[in-house]
Amino acid sequence: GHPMTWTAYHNLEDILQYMDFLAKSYPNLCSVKTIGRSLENRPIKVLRISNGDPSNKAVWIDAGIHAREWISPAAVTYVIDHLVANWDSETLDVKAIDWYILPVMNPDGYAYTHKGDRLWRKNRRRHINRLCNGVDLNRNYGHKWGGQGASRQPCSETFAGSSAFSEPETKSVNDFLKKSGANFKASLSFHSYGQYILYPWGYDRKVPADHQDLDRVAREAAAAIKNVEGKVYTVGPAGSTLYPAAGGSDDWAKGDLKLKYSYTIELRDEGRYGFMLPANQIIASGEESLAFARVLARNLVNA
Ligand code: 0X9
Ligand code: ZN
Repeated sequence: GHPMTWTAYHNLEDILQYMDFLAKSYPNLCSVKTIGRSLENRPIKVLRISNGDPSNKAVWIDAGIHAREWISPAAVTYVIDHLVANWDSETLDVKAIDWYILPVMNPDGYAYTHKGDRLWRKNRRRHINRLCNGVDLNRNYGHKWGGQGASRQPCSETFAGSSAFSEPETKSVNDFLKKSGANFKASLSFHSYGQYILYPWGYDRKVPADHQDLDRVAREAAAAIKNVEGKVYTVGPAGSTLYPAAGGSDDWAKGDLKLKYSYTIELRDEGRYGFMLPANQIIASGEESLAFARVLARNLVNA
């Protein structure tokens, strides 16, 4: 068996054990790869869900970049569970995608939030003065690294690190995507909170040339999400809808990897509970995430 449920938040060990369980139990559908190790030597594990058809397009999903955003790994593991358990009855579009899912991109930070500092955001990089630790992994990616909204101060919650991809967590993801033979077309990065669907650019109040395509798919996703429980997700370019912040995974996916569809999803809620979202909202948040994944698959397969 496995230790996962979607009525409580789980620690890193449970999530990793669950991924290994899936690879063992569904060897024709699931495989797990350790793409690197965190600063504190925890594994960075990616689950691939695929019917093995070499003509498939691929989607990259990361979650848990920010340690305290517990709903992100929880919702994404819900998506995994749903896809695997109901694979045969899923839409042809969903089955024609290779899903590459990283539920906990910041395992050290995630473990730290379970050890008492519930609101920790960054990774656990030790700074020389030892007063302030951590790099914001969503400021450490290489597209326009160090620009607006990214700090040079180690004590800042948005410290960008010493250079682009200075952190093993971002470097492992970059190396994996760059070397992977998969046909990646889209990237989803799950965060909380605020209920937003954001697309590039994040580094400035600018939009890419094909922003209308990104906006259209995002609005389809927001409509599908609204059908789950009536929640409203605001759609727009990250830099002007939220705030400019350089070095994010979404800008890297679009700007460096050249994946057409790249989104950051800020899950529930709108601030009532914030990062401390009650566990009884995991399933609905998971359904909202799944709704987005299905809309994306439909658009990719019928492109
Ligand atoms: O600031 C962030 O990294 C994200 N918001 S959060 O509250 N989860 O920290 C938003 C990132 C949006 N994308 C970019 N600015 N590139
Ligand atoms: Zn976040």
